[in-house]
Amino acid sequence: MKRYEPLSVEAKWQGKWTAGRSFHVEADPSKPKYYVLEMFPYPSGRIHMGHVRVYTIGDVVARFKRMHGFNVLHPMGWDAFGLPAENAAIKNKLHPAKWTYSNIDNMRSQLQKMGYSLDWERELATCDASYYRWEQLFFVKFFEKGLVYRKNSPQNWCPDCHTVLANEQVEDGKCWRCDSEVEQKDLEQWFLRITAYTEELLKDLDTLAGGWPERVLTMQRNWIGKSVGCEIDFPLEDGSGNVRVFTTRQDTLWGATFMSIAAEHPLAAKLIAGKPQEADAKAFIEKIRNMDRIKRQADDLEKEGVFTGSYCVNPVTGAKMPIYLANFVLMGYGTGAVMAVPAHDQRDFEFAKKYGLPLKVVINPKGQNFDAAALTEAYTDPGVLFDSGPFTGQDSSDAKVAIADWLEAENKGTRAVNYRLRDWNISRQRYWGAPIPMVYCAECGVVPVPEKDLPVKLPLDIQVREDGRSPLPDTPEFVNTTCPKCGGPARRETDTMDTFMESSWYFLRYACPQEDTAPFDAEAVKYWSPVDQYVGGIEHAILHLLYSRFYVKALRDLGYVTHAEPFANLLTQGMVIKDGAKMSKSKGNVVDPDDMVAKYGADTVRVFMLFAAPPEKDLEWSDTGIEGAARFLNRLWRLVTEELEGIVMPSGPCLPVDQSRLSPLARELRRREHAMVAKVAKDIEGQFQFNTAIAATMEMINFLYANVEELKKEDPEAVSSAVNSLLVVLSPMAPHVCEELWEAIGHARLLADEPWPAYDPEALATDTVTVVVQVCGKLRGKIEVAADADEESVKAQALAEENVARHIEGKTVRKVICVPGKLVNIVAN
Ligand code: ANZ
Ligand code: ZN
Repeated sequence: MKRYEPLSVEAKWQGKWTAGRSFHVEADPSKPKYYVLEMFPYPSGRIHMGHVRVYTIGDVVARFKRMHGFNVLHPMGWDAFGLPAENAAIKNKLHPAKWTYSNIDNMRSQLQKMGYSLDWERELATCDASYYRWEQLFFVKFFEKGLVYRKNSPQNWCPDCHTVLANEQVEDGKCWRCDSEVEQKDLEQWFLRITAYTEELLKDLDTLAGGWPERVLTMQRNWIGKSVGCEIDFPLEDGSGNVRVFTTRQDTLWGATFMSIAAEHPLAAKLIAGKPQEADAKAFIEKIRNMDRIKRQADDLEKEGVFTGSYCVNPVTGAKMPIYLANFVLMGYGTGAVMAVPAHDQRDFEFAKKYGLPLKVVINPKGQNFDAAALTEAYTDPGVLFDSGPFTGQDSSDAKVAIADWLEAENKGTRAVNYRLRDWNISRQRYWGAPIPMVYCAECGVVPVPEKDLPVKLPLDIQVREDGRSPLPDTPEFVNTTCPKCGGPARRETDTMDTFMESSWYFLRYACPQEDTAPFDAEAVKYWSPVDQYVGGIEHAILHLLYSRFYVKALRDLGYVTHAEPFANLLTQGMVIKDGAKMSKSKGNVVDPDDMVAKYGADTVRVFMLFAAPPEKDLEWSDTGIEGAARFLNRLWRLVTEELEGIVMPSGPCLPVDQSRLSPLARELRRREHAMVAKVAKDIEGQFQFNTAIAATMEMINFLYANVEELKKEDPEAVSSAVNSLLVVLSPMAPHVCEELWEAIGHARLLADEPWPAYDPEALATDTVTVVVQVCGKLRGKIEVAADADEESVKAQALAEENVARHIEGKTVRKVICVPGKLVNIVAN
């Protein structure tokens, strides 16, 4: 028989699957559906091992569900807009579109060589106008609904390149191209009002529990960051008004000794005006303006501030509190002002120590009294209130409620909730993105492009600029237009959309990618949604998932979809690492999937990836591991084509047989066959334990090899059934080699169309024997035990038997004698 030659085998079956449209699906309400989706790739040029891993995992699930009778949607496409295309264009003098589409062609053929069960007829690329036109329509609909607005927002700005920089283009606070110090500059930007959905985004996380990893749910909750507390007014000392703070610790109000406000706080200018500190304060404000928000929120930020020269008054103690500008207070959160409680907040503690401000202890642990002067750090735990007026002696968690009530009754403050979540800035000052469909008219102001004029096409006959600035503002054919309202001259918006705008709804578009009269075919979207199993990297656990969740809710409220959550189940796979580090060009530890497929075949690469680690864990690339996977498939090949040549028939898996006619060895084979089918199914279904599933098939192969001669003689039919089962259950993992062997043993039908075998639970039972149990030589009971049960468990079962237990009650068991398979005698007195 011929040798196993993976490359020809794989090309052959890929051809057959394509020709037979094996993985093409249509919505069919008479069948249960299952939607498997892996996060679509950015077309960077080549597939890497991380891609291979995630698509292999998804493919096993897709094939497995298909075999279980589901109508499986498993599509693929390209997240095709974005900055790397522009950077590559500058470097290689190649148009971003050319670069992108040729990368797509290359990566498509790489993916096709992996044998994934994808419905390629649904392929989409987000840089096609046929895709982004609908996104532009959503943008307009969102605008009409008040979910889109314009606002000034600080951006990274390179003063030498005169351009806005993406965060990835800022390296160590410097421009990636020219190394100039990056500044923050206020620019008008488009925002999506994702905060209109904050509570729903938070609340609906509960509906995902069980389907999503707990860790991802926590990350989403933290990102939304709901804080419950109070807003409290602090009168200015000169009586000219109040400073309002937001606090989650109203129980520490009596301990507030100074006030910290943001440099951007609207009162700042008034507070410093005419004060000796004015010049210092102004310099400080200037400095903070140019610091980015992320740095200002970092835990290890060196606390810094300046005194404004003004004071306010603690509304409950009457203490005079100096007002400071502080670098860690942000204007965009709460009220931009913080009542500083240095004894109970670590940031305030550090600040107070640095500037010699007073500490006042107002919370003590039970049965202890702190000395403020002796504190070496803030005491932030709960405790008992101290020196806090009428609340002294109360437990701090009770006091939070009582003080909130009291503040409201006394008109000194109100309960308040704050969220960390901010609206989504979708403006990018880049060329390679979907144009924002807005027009500026001197007469009418900002006007959305009407639906009939969509798409606003990104002009392709354009030269990218050496300095990285978007060429769009300098392209009159694009910029100059007429106002949709008054017909007068108008300018187009030249910013493009954040690429997260494309990835927030592609999973809906897959339901009907060719639909050209509407973004979706409502029936198709309804049938396929939500995605039943989403697979992707943990790096997308926050933004991509949050934006997609927002999109689905917003589209639901616009009447486009009927569901509320896009992804019912989520699997986050680990990284592929080599020599302990993530594979990357800069580390020089990249293993190229193409090379591996050329050397071993796709099935071997797939099996290695699935076998080497559970999906959520990092996977360490290993040359011996891939060799092992290759040997395994070769062993399977030799078993079927050499050792069992002519024995295995296309009988189908899990053949029903008359148990009684089986020899003990055939009976054992049958037990193992059914156990394997059950185990592989159990391991894959919802568990993703592909490694143990593969191990179960390895055991079967070992058993067949070990007993091949006897089995051939005793029971070719049992062998046939077992091998048929083996090929079927291994096929989601190693689809090509299984198809080839399936054909070799005489099947005419594709293995890809084979249903999962129905195993017989009875076949799983091991043989049992009856054992008599005596107490001091007298027959007292009978027990059924497994034929291969060990002595200890037989003895235990004997002692537990009801009749036996009755006879030894109150006695001491002296000895238990066991005659294997026959008798247990218990000596007791
Ligand atoms: C007094 C206090 C005492 C506070 C104490 C904490 C501990 P989260 O949970 O993140 O919402 N804060 C309020 N606004 C701020 C801003 N714009 N920039 C920086 N910090 C701000 O945090 C709420 C707490 O963060 C608030 O409660 C406030 O400090 C501070 F022992 O008020 B706290
Ligand atoms: Zn106009």
